[in-house]
Amino acid sequence: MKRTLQITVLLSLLTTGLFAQQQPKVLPADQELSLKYGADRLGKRQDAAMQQFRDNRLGAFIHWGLYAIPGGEWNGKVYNGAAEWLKSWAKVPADEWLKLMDQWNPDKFNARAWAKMAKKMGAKYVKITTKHHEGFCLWPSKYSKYTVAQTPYKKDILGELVKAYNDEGIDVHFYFSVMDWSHPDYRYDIKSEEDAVAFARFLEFTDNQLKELATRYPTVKDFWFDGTWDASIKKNGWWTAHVERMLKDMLPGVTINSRLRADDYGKRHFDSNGHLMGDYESGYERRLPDPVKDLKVTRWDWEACMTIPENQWGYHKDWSLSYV
Ligand code: FHN
Repeated sequence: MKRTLQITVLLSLLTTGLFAQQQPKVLPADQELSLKYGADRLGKRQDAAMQQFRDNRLGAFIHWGLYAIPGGEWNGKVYNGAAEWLKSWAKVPADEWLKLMDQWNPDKFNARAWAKMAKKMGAKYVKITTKHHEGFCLWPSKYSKYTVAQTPYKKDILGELVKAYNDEGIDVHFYFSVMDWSHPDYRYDIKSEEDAVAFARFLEFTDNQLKELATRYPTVKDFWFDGTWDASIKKNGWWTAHVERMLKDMLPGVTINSRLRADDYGKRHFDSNGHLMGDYESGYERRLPDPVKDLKVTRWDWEACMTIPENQWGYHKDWSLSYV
C-alpha cells in the first residue's frame, strides 16, 4: 500500500515536472534572457515584401466554413455567440458537426464576382480561412477527410479564390487555425506521455498541411495563424519558431503574424525579453494600438481586424444579437 502510494507520488511528480511549462529566471533589469525560440530579429522588417504588406493598408477578412450553413442556429435554438463557434456553444460532437459537409454545395459561388467586389471596395489584400477551428478545409488537403473534395461541391474553393483575387491584382493571405476540433490527436494541454505522443503526431500533420498550402498556392503573401493559445502549443514554442522558419524558407518574403508564436517559456506574441515575434502584431481582434502607450514607443508593424457586427466572423442569420 505504502509502496503504491510512493510510486503514485513519484509518477505524478514526474508527470507534473516533465509536462509543466518552464518558468524564466528572474534577471536584473539590464540583462536579457537567452532564448532559443524568441524573436529572430529586433525592429521592423525592411524588405520589399514587408513594405508591400504595409502599403496594402486595407484588406477584407473572409470566414467561410461549415458554420455558414447553420448560421448560428442549432436544433431550433439561436446562439448569440460568434457563429463559427456554434459547434462549441451547442456542444455538437465533431462527427455530427462534420456531417454538415453533406450540405456543402455553394453552386452560386462565383470567385471572380467576389474578387471584382473586393477591388471596387478598395481592398488591396484578402485574408481567407483555409481552415477554421472546426477543421474543415477549403482546399482538397490530402491529409484530412474533412475537405471540400469530400462534399457534393467537390471543387477547390481556395484555389478558385486565390486565382480570382490575384487576377484582380489583390494579394491573398491565408488564415490558418492550428487548433483543430476535427483531429483526434489535438490536445489542449500536455499532461502525460500519451498526450505528448499524440500531439507530436498532430504537429506533423499540421506541418504537412502548411507545406501543402505553400506548395499548392505559392502566390500566397501571408500566413495568419489563429487558435494558438492553448497550453499544448505554449509548451511547444520550438514548433512555432520552426513553422515560421519553414514557411519563410519555402516562400521568401512571406509575412507571418505574431499570434503564431510562443517562446521557450510559452510567452506569446512578444518574447520573454519583450521583443515582437513574427513580422507584425496581431493582438486581440478589434483592438487598435493605444495611440499614446503603444504608438509612441512602437517598433513593430501591426494589423487590426474589425468585425462589423459585435463579434461575428462567420455568417450569422441574426447579426443584430448582442454577443453577451
Ligand atoms: O476564435 C477565433 C474567431 O472565431 C475568429 O476567427 C477570430 C479572428 O481574429 N480569431 C479567433 C478569436 O481570437
